[in-house]
Order: sequence, then C-alpha cells, then structure tokens
Amino acid sequence: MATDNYQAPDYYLLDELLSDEHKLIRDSARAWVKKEVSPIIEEYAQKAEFPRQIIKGLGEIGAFGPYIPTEYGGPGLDQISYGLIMQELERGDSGVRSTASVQSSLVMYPIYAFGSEEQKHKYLPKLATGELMGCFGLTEPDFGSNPAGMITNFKDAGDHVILNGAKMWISNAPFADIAVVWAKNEEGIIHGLVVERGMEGFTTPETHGKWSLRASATGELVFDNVKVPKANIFPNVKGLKGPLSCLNSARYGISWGALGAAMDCYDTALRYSKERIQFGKPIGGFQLQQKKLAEMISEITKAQLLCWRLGVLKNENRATPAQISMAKRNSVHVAITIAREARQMLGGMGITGEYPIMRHMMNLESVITYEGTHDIHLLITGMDVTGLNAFN
Ligand code: TGC
Ligand code: FAD
Repeated sequence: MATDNYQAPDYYLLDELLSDEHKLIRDSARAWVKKEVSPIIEEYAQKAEFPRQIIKGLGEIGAFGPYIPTEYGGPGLDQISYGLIMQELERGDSGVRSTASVQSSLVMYPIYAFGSEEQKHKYLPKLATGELMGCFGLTEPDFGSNPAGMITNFKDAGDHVILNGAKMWISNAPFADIAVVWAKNEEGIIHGLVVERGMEGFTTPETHGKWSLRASATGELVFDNVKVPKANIFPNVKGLKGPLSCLNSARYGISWGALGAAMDCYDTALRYSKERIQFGKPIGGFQLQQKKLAEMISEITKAQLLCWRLGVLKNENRATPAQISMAKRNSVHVAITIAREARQMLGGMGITGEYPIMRHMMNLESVITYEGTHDIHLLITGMDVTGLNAFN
C-alpha cells in the first residue's frame, strides 16, 4: 500500500464536542493504526490471514473491552471513547475492528454483564490484554437473522452439561481460546456458556474462500458431546435478550467503525482528485467529481453527528436498541456507498491494493450483513415507529 497520509475529515468541528481524554485516546489509536496496521494490512488481506502479531498492541491501546471497569482489568473508558477506538481501527480495516468488537462487546461484555464473579475474574483481565482471545457463537447454518430458532442445545449431566450442535460464520473462531456460545437447555430456553479450546469434542474449522473481511479469521464452532462444567454457564441471563443485549453493544461500535472506513475512502479520493490530471486539469476540478466529494462529506458529517449523539445517550444509559439499529444501518450504508463512489473516482487505480478503497468496499459487504442485516435493521426501525411487527 502507498504511504498512509490519512487526514481525518471534521467538517463541522466535531472535535469541539470531545473531551481532551477522548481526543488523546482517539489520537493514540490513530497513530497506532498508522504504525502497526497500515503497513501490513494489504498483504494480510491478500493472503487471507489475520495478523495475530497486532493482538498485544490492540490490548495496549485499550481496544479490548474499552468500557470494562478497571477492577476487572479493563480500561474503564466511556462509550464515546469506545466508539472512537472502533472508528480508528476500522479506518485501518474492518477485520481489525471486527476482532476488537467481538472481543469487547460479544465476549467481555456478556461475561461482565451476565457472568459470576468467578467467571469475571477468571476471564476478563486476560481478555483485556489479549492473553486470551474469544469468539461469539450465535449464528447457525439454518438460523441467521432468526436466532430464536437455534438448534444447538445442552443436556444436564450432573456437575456439567453435554453440548451438541454447530455455529457458523464465527469471527475469530479459528484462533480463539474461548467461545461464548448460546444454546438451548432441555426446556428450550436459551443460555450462554463459555466453551474453552481443548474441551473434548469442540472443534473450530476455518471458513475459506471469502472475498470480504479477508484479514479477519472466520470459522465454525462444532460441538460433539462436549462436556462443559456448569460453572461455565452465565448465571444472570436467560432467553434471547442475552445475546441480543451483546449485539446492542457491538452494533453501537460498528456505527462508529463503519464511519472510519468511509472517512478513509473519502480522504483517499479527495487527495487523488487533486493530484490526478486528465484533460489538462485535476479531476477534482470537474463538477461530476465535486458532486461525489460534496455528497460524501455531507453524509459523513451527518453520520458523525448521529454517532456522537448516540454515544452521549449510551453514556447516560438512554440509548434504545432501535436507535442503535438506525445508527448501524445508516453508517454502514453511508460507508459502502462512499466506498463504491470513491473507487470509481480512482479509475483503474481504484481496484488495486495500492489504495485501501477496494478492500474497504469488499469488507463492508460483510459489515452490512453481520450484526443484523440492512433489512433486519430497517424492520427494527419500522416496528419501533409503527408498533407493528413485520418479522413473522
Ligand atoms: P423478540 O421476540 O423481538 O425478542 C426476544 C427477546 O429479546 C428482547 N430483545 C432485545 N433485548 C436486548 N436488545 C435487543 N436489541 C433486543 N431485541 C429484542 C425482547 O424484548 C424479548 O425479551 P423477552 O424478555 O420478552 O423474552 O425476538 P425475535 O425472535 O422476534 O427476533 C428479533 C430480531 C429479528 C430483531 C432479532 O432476532 C435480530 O436482531 N436478528 C438479527 C440477528 C443478528 O444480528 N445476529 C448477529 C450474530 S453475531 C454477529 O454477526 C457478529 S459479527 C462480529 C464482527 O465480526 O464484528
Ligand atoms: P439470512 O438470515 O438467511 O438472510 C438472507 C437474506 O434474507 C438477507 O438479505 C436478510 O436481510 C433477508 N431476510 C431474513 N429475514 C427477513 C425478514 N424477516 N424480512 C425480510 N428479509 C429478511 N455470527 C455470529 O454469531 N458470530 C460471529 O462472530 C459472526 N461473524 C460473522 C462474520 C462474517 C464475515 C459474516 C459474513 C457473518 C458473521 N456472522 C456471525 C453471521 C451474521 O450475523 C449472519 O450472516 C447474519 O445475521 C445474517 O444471517 P444469514 O447469513 O443466515 O442470512
């Protein structure tokens, strides 16, 4: 990839809405991405491999469980800090943000919110540094948008349970040390449990052939009569609201993250438009190209405001799941639209790995699908405003 000259767009001076601490955290994450992610990410995406050497650094910049309290080894930051870190990571690559999102919102959050004190002390400090890595198993081959139908189940066997079933499309699965798994008990009630690598009958085959999120490792979780101690079951939650609560946190982070990818595409296209000469002048001087850039910065600015406001509400514990759905859907739509337009602005160069745009564009095809598809989030908003359920 060409040198990383990224300059973050801030058209409405939104930095003035951030505290000094927010800016410090954001700038540290930005500098870390420039140093540790930008130089290597194209190579890892091309070879479809997650760069595991960045795990330690992710822990050091506070990207694992940013809002988990210090008493459990987390950085104890607020929700805007969490959002800003996700924005910077996804500016580098959606796959890097994915790894941090899963670790933070889908593994550390449920252990923190629903786990026993013993579970929290056992796992959270090591997850915060990256000494342990986790994954989250909700989706199954036949139940994606409709996780309530899941088949994965466990049966009581004294001091442990016997877990059977399979999860697919699981980020971080191929290298995770632990998996937060959602499964039904004998009464058909969903519970969460921590399954550890090495438990007999638990395997994590890797998913190959992805054209998207290539620098993130994806796999299956297969449970063949796995003996899981009862001490690994979360005592404080049951039902689908358990996994859906984790998704609220992850979707919030994605709202900021996808904007990071959009900002990188805009910045790249803006710089290119001033340097690339056709018909005797920079292409940025043509009205058609200015229309694209003007629309990009307008959409980025609106989405930045939406995310910031959502962060304020989340800090006050007032953000609703439907508000989070709106922001996730909007940010990803804005980002994928900008990536497609920005790619065209670079002409043939836009399809090469010299620039990050095509990689962002392909990554965003996953981001618009996972954590609830574009359609599912629209239906959540529709249900919220009408009071009528269009899912079933
Ligand atoms: P429904 O009957 O509406 O609700 C069941 C129970 O859950 C409660 N609930 C929520 N609780 C917390 N947060 C939310 N967002 C919630 N939404 C619903 C609800 O109040 C109810 O509670 P209770 O006490 O009455 O039982 O459920 P439904 O079966 O009709 O489904 C609703 C629907 C379609 C919105 C939901 O299933 C959904 O969001 N589907 C999308 C699935 C999804 O997003 N999967 C993501 C998998 S993980 C992933 O993609 C990780 S990618 C990681 C990365 O790399 O970044
Ligand atoms: P389906 O649910 O089969 O949907 C297919 C199409 O039908 C979609 O367009 C959808 O919008 C539409 N549709 C479905 N229901 C309705 C309806 N009621 N009305 C209108 N349209 C509808 N899952 C995890 O649990 N953990 C992970 O870590 C994880 N990581 C992922 C990483 C990647 C790279 C990808 C691609 C996915 C990941 N997922 C993960 C799974 C992801 O959450 C699912 O792919 C997603 O929820 C959609 O499920 P599905 O693929 O089965 O699509």
